[in-house]
Amino acid sequence: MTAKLFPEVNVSLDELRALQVKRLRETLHRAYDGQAPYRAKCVAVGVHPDDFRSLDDLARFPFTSKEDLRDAYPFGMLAIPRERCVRLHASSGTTGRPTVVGYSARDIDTWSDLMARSLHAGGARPGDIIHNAFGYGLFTGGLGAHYGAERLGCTVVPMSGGFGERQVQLISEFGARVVLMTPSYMLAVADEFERQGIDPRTTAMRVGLFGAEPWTEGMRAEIERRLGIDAVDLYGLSEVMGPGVACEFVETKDGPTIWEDHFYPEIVDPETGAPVPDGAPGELVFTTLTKEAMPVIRYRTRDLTRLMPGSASVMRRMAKITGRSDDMLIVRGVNLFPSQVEEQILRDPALSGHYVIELTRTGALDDLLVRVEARVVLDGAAAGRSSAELGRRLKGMCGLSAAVEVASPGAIERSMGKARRVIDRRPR
Ligand code: DLL
Repeated sequence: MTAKLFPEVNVSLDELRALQVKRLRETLHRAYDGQAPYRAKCVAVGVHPDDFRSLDDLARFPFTSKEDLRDAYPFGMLAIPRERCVRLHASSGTTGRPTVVGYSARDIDTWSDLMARSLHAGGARPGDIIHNAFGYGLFTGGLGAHYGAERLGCTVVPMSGGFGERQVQLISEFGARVVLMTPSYMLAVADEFERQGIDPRTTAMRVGLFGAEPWTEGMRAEIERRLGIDAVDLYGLSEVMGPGVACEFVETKDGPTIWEDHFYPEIVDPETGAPVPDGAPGELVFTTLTKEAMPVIRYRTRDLTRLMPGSASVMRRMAKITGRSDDMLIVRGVNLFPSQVEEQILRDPALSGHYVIELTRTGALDDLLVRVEARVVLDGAAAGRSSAELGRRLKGMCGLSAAVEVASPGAIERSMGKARRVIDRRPR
């Protein structure tokens, strides 16, 4: 279906690899000629874009890290004059300087196309009303999805985050067929539907594209059950473009297809940086193939996943992200990702997807507390059972003893965008 409107998705594997080699060569030259910090890195290890002849040669080129982009703040990584940038976005950066990303007019055009392709793969169709609750502003979610929805020929409602009541009102009354937001916020909106006594199944809403934060298959099942929609995984990151780097097909929901004609993926060992073969887990690395204003070569995303063969296209898919290397908690020496906790929580039908992990320390020992909301108000005995059961499952999964607090519905703070899953109060 998507291939009809977006024939690029239909390329043969040979065509795709040849296109990637051609575009990689161009991009390496663009970065080397236009981005002094990247050129310096190449010079330091003695590689030149002319050394690139086949895909295997890419591994000889240096990585780009988030720190490299920060060091070049604000405009040091632009490969074109700043005057030719039609837009800037910036990632929040919890500490210190944000990372700035610039776009040429052609970059915005490419992004719109890829976001339109993603929306179509995810189940949106020209003429649909799309309710866009990704945040508008420096964050790439709102505007990125917006331009794609317009490009696809949809009617876009630029709702942005917040205002739970209005979200429900506009989704219902305007008749949105497609909604876009973070998965955690979708659950908050589901609560609001319930509060207003509106059954989401009676609205026109059929599909949601969710992303900007890690979410598990359990969360997908929870969203689909509560809202009666297809929940599709949309992936992207600002340093590489924004939303629409990869997206699932609604027909298969088997992991986001990476739009490999524009982004070349690799998986590397997060410790050593050595490339690992397809199928093996590791850190996702991207090289942009068509970006003009700010190409990135071998950008370390810190997202942990693996590459899988294509299903709807020859382009490869990525498995659900299990976490970010910098999200990994080390609790009493045990490595733990919030997604592992989420998976265990959502195995209990009495528990919701609203949760937070709190870490404290008594003496030398870390204490792990999982606070999770019940779906409905539970009596003390039922809450105790759920809490004991989750504690047992967590212990079985990672060997850690966790205190579990089953809170009543609404007790855990909602976020309109990326959920904050961890509160780490341990002394540094
Ligand atoms: O979150 C772009 C985006 C907006 C993607 C809307 C999808 C939808 P950043 O703020 O730069 O950009 O954050 C990028 O968010 O490296 C991942 O860690 C995480 N992330 C994004 N999409 C997914 C997803 C946007 N589908 C960072 N699953 C990425 C898991 C995701 N994690």
